Amino acid sequence: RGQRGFTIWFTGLSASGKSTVATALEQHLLHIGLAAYRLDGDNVRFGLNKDLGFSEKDRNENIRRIAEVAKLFADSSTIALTSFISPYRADRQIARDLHAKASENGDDVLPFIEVFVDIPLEEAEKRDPKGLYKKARAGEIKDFTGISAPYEAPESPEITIRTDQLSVEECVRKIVDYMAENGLI
Ligand code: GGZ
Repeated sequence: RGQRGFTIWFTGLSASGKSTVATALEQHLLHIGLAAYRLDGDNVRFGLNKDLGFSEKDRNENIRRIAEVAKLFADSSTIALTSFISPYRADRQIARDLHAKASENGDDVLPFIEVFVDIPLEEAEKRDPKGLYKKARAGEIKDFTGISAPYEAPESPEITIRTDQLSVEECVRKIVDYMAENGLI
């Protein structure tokens, strides 16, 4: 049988390393001959979702649309990699349910793998590559995740990676090992 599609859903604070790990993972998957496609703020928030901001309602809609798009990629036998904060547990559950429902008509299930990019807030704030935490602390950005808006950590993610303790390569390895152990690749 050919390649199976599925979704790797990264969640974590701003500056946690989601995009860095997703990019390295995408490179690895392409290198071993698998079709992979990364959805992130750069190609989604400036296009499909450019009408959305960072209120709770807009984030709900941001994640809903991303989940639908990831599902379409997975359904086309591509490995969809999403890297968005996705701070609300309920939104991530909706994304997961959407993939499970793909099986209702008797098609293959579309596996959904939640990867919690877990670093302490202090660490993310120390990194602050774009100076956003500093601005949020100064009140120049409102509703900033971790400072003035919530981040609901996953309760049972398939994978947890500590980007402050492991190298990018080690994080990629951990995810690839999970995929292999679960017969996904
Ligand atoms: C959080 C914000 C905000 C607010 C702008 N809160 O580190 P970055 O810059 O590159 O990643 C963050 C990105 C978050 O967008 P997402 O689509 O991933 O968020 S969500 O899943 O919650 O919808 C950050 C920047 O956008 N950014 N304002 N208020 N992050």
